[in-house]
Amino acid sequence: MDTRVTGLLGIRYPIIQGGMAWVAEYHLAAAVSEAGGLGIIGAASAPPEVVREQIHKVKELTDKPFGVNVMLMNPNAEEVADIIVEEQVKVVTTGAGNPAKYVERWKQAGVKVIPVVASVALAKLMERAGADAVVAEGMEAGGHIGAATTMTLVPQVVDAVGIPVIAAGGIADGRGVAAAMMLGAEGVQMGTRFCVAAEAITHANYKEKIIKAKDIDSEVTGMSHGHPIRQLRNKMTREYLKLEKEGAPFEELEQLTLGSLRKAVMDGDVVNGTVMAGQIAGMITKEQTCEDMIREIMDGAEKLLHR
Ligand code: TUI
Repeated sequence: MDTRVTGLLGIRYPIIQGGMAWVAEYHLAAAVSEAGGLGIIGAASAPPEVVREQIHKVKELTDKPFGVNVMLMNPNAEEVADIIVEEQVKVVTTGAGNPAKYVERWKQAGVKVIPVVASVALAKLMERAGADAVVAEGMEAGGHIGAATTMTLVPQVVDAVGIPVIAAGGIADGRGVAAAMMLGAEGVQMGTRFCVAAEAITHANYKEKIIKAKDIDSEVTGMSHGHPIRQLRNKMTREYLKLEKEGAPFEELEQLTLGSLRKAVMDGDVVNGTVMAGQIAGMITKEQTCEDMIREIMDGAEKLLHR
């Protein structure tokens, strides 16, 4: 399935991996790239030198293209932006903010720039700033989300920009890929499904929580202070939402979630930790290798698109 996205990135299949904090480390990124997609190292809040080390490690495992995701709310984003240039990373995706101030630096270094956007306005701004493509991410996605759904956002972004659009949020199988293509997207970004990949270092409890999740098992916390996060319902979300309803100050809510994603992904505490996942978790039923996942997804999509 050749699109402008496969051409731009030099990849076999138009599937890119989400830049999930803690989960998107080098084993997963290398496995997705080796399977013909675009693997991504999620810089998240990692110290810059850890990001550099991750880049070195992924290069040892694959000679295929891969990217780095910069989380723009990270105070270290500036340093990570420079490491991407120094290490000659080919592709960067960004999240949770507007990356305009970095775009020129990256473009001059020959880095392909793909901001994740949650609105038409930011998509247009990014095109004007020189972005090569955008990921239009709907609120079905896990983690930090915007307000529009994938079904409504993707075609509106496709109509608003000339650069290729990659759809994200609620996509985890061939039907999702085919639907995204019908909306005018030329690729997809997937997170939740890759969270349970055999190569992902995600704790077994976290994988199991996703696999057991049903359609309506996610909650959105943080609406009251403008940083909505989609995650699976547990003791943590119940406490958080109760405090939010009572009007607890931002600082108290921050304190509750300090280190909570790490606790879930690395230590397997899926009761008190933050289990970020998208609404499509309800459809994910098993752990598989990235190669099996991507083959299954692309077989399904191609059958539908050629029907
Ligand atoms: O970035 C994501 N998903 C994320 S980042 C993350 S790490 C985190 N942890 C705790 C608290 C906050 C973040 C977990 N999940 N997806 C891409 C994405 N970007 N979704 C929505 C946006 C977005 C939202 C508003 C991008 C830009 C924006 O406004 C930009 C502006 O300032 O105009």
